[in-house]
Amino acid sequence: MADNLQMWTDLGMDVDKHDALCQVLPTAFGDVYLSQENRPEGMGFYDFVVADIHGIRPSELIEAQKNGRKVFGTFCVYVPDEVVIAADGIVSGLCGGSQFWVEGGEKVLPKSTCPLIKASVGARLDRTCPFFRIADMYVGETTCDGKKKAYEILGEDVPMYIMDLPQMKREKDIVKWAEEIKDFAAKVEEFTGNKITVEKLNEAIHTINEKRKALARIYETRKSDVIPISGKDALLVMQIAFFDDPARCAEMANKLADECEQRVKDGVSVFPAGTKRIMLTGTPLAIPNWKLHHIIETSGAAVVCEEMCTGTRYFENLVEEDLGSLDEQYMALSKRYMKNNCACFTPNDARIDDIVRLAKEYNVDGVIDTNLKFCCLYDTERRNVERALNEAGIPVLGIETDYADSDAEQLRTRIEAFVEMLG
Ligand code: BJ8
Repeated sequence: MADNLQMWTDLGMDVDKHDALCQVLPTAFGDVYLSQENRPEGMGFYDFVVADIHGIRPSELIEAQKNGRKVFGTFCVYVPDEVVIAADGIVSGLCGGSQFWVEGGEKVLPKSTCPLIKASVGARLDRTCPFFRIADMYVGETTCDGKKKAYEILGEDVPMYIMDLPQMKREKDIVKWAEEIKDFAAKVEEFTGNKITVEKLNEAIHTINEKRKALARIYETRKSDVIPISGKDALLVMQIAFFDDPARCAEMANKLADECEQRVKDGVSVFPAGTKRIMLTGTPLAIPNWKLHHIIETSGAAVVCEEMCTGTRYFENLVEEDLGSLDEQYMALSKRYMKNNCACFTPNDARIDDIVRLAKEYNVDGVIDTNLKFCCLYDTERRNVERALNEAGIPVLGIETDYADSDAEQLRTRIEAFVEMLG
């Protein structure tokens, strides 16, 4: 702790303000996570990471920086980690998921901005998150308008590179994204001083594919009637995957997947037989946003899948490996990343198809479509989501919420009624 304090001071953090966050997080984690029964033993690693979330990984990153490596902070699953890793850089996800940071964001952003953006900006400007201090460069992307404008504000405080993401998925858009990835690679080479070679990019593509496969193995076990891991725990694994070392992430996820597979074989479920199975779809749940999972899983249901960027969108689809030239590799990356289905694209039919497909694959009783307040993209897309689920005969509940606890009881009432309606 004393070492952490020195590190946070050296990072220029507002340690007094940060103390307030350090005081509430362990209680919140204890209430939401440690109160669960019969968790897989493999969750011990993730509990350990959260117990010192602003200490362990930040000190690893600082150590790497001392050895000349650069840290790139990202906000979106369209930014290809592979390119950074191929130049011996490190990627750290930066999306803010705590109400604690929202107030700081509201000092410079309209109140009617989504909480994910407000929290991300607040965490940087209030100097209360080490990850936001450590990153040498932020990488933004032209997804939603709120993020685009927020990047201009963040760019006054930290080196910022923006990737111009197309908003349609025609052949020419995929070519354009490949070009954009190539430009990003040139920037990463310049910033790190390291050349990206075909071999290095192949290795990086392999590393991230292995991480995707490991996470997919855990999700695969959630399709079973026996539910070997709670939705809350699966969400935590995904949230930590955004900033952990990718090889370690794959190793720990594979260990957890081994255990979950064994639990399925042995019939070990964390929920009683007959518990209603829920899939969540919508905007991402950045750490430590555990609100909805906690409410659902203490309302007689289990979350078995998340069609979200902190869920299936993060690991589905692999990048083609072992290609012989950088241009082919950039195109392969583009093809894979353009299979992500964010509501900033139009049309976005593939997401609607995915939701129905996943609801069937995970054998869910109902879907909760959850959107962060003031995210008009996902809010507007709800119409298509509900229509497709209605046509497929799958019950759906639409929810809009933020990071504050003020609506928790109201949400609980609605979710309990929905679960009861599922029979
Ligand atoms: S690919 S979902 S991570 S942009 S919730 S900030 S869209 S107003 S987070 Fe996202 Fe990339 Fe899309 Fe995924 Fe804007 Fe909406 Fe806020 Fe959002």
